Amino acid sequence: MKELRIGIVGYGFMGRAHSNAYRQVSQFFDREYRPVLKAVCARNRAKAEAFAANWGWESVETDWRALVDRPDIDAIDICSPNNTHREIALAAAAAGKMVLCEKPLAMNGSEAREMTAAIEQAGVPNLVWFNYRRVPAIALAKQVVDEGRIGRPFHYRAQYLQDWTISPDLPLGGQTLWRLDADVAGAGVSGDLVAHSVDTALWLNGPITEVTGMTEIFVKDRALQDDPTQTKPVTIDDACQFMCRFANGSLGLFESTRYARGRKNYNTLELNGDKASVYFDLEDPHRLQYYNHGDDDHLHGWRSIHVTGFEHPYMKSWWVPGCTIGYEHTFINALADFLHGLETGEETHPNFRDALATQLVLDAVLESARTGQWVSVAADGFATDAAGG
Ligand code: SOE
Repeated sequence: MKELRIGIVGYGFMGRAHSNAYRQVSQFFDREYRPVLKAVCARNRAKAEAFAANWGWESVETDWRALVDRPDIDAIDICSPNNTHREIALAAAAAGKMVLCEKPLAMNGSEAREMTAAIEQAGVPNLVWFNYRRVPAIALAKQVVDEGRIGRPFHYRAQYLQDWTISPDLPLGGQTLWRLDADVAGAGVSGDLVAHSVDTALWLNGPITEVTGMTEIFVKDRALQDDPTQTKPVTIDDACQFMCRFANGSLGLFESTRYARGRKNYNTLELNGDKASVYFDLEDPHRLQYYNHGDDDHLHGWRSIHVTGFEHPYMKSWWVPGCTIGYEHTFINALADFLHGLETGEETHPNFRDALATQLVLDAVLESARTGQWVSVAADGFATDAAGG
């Protein structure tokens, strides 16, 4: 087995999810490359050491530049807040390292374009961790689309709803609540949640050409987590809705908020075509709903496919049919695909170019929300187009 020596930046929620993936992937997937957990990097040495001890990272760095410079590291994994992605990715690419980056790729489209150009110029393998593509039921929806079963697509609909920011007493910023700080996160639900919905939509239904959207900030000022005596105006979007047109002629409708009381991680999608429809809900993650107009009339109805068979995406690497997998496995599946790509030389998706496409849709939505106008999604500016496969 060849070693793939990883250096990870950040130890939060995603640092844990990725560490778990590095530790488990070789046990379940037969791959030529085996990840080696070389070093974790974070500013707080004591916390980084505790994290390293818990997850089995061999060493600790407190400056990401030192991590990037290390000759014993092949790939840099960026799990730190959004405003750090660009600088780390550019340095890692310049050092010839592979780059795996958490979503959203960047603070905005222009950063994402610069990062994509640098990565492609360096010619290094790259991945953006839009993990929901690796939910077996969503991957099965992609298979249904690719097999031509949907027919002519008419509608794409997605919701991504949470409720954890409703309290006006929730502070902003600091290590855990940086997602509420525009200077660190870039955007609010659009970058954090709509980004997932758009990535999946582009994968299943192709490019989006124009959008009209609106956003809202429900709590206008919040205390700072690091200094509760101070407040800061909230400038991230708390909620974001938009309509769009896809290049294939279908219409799209997207809704996302962190103010949907009772919704914790409610992530749904539905695609309706002339031949069939598919529907997925992350709160029922093992099922893909499928309606086939080609069935005999008296048998028409939504069928609920329990996506746990050996014939389903990823599932032959896990347990026996009927046994389910969870959230953490989406990251392991993503990593397994990345390792497969290294082996075969095939590009793994979503890569930086795919994540740039998502970022350009988000930019257009936010511009539309600002101007009240329909906005065309900007071209990525590259000569050829990589359709996320
Ligand atoms: C936000 O609450 C969040 O943790 C996102 O940042 C993740 O990407 C999403 O998958 C779950 O919710």
